[in-house]
Amino acid sequence: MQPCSVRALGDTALGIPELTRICKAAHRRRRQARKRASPTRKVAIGKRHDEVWAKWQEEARKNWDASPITFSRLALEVWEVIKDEDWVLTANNLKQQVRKLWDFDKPYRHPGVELGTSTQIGISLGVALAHKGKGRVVVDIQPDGDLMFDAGALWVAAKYQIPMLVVMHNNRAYYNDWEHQIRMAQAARHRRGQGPYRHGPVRAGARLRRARALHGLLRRRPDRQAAGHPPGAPARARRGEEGPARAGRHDHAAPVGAMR
Ligand SMILES: Cc1ncc(C[n+]2csc(CCOP(=O)(O)OP(=O)(O)O)c2C)c(N)n1
Ligand SMILES: [Mg+2]
Repeated sequence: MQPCSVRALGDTALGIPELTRICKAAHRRRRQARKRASPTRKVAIGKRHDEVWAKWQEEARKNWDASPITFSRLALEVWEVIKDEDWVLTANNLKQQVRKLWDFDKPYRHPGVELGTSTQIGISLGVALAHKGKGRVVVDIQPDGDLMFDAGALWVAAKYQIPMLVVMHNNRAYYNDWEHQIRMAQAARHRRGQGPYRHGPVRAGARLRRARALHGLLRRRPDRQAAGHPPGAPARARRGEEGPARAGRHDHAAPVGAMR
C-alpha cells in the first residue's frame, strides 16, 4: 500500500469529480497567493541563484593545475570552446559538473545522461544524427571504457557522416573497477593495478578514430603541448615510467578529438 494521509473507500464516479472540484479550488487559492508573493519570491530566488552560480564557478577553479586534471577544469575548458556555438551535450555530464558550469538555456541542450556503460557512444550518435544539418555543435564527453564496448559505433559515424565533437575522457580505466581495486587493495593489502586495461594498450580513442577513417584533430593539454610532448603517447610511457603514478580519475583527460 502506498503511504497516504487519509484512506477513504467510495464510488469513483462520485469521488473523482468531487476530488477534482476540491483540488481545483485549492489550486486556485494557491495560485492567487503565489501571485501576490511572486515579486519578493523572484528577487529571493534570483539572489540565491546568483550566489550558488558564483560559488560553483569559484569552486571549479580550485586545483586548476592538478594532474590528473579535475572534472571541473575539463568541463570549463570544453565550455570555452563551445559557449558561443549553438551547442548540444549528448550524454555524459562529468558527474553533474557540466550542469553546474555550462548555461543550459535551451530545451534541446541536453537530452539526458547515459543509460549505463556502452550506451554513451550510441546515444551520442543518435543525438548527433537528430541534430545533423541544423548548424549545431553536438558534444560528446566520451568515457574510454564505454567506447571500447562499442568501438564499431565509430564506423557508423564515418559511414553516415554524422558530425560530432568527441572529447575523449581517457582515464585508461573502467573507473568503477579502479575504485573497486583500490578498496580491495586497502582491505587485502594487495598491490592495486591488476584489473582490466589500465596498463594495457592506451590512447584507444585516437587510434580507433584513425582506424575508422574519421579524420580529426587531436588537441592535447596545452601545458603538455607547450612542454614539447608529441601527441599520441601517454606522458608516463614517454618518461619511461611503469604504471600509474597515482590513482586518479582523469589520468589522461582532456585530449580533444574533433570529428567533423
Ligand atoms: C551495460 C553495463 N555493463 C556494465 C556496467 C558496469 N559499469 C559501470 S561504470 C563501468 C565502467 C565505465 O568505464 P568508462 O566508460 O571508462 O567510464 P569512467 O568510469 O572511467 O569515467 C562499468 C563497466 C554498466 N553500468 N552497464
Ligand atoms: Mg574510463
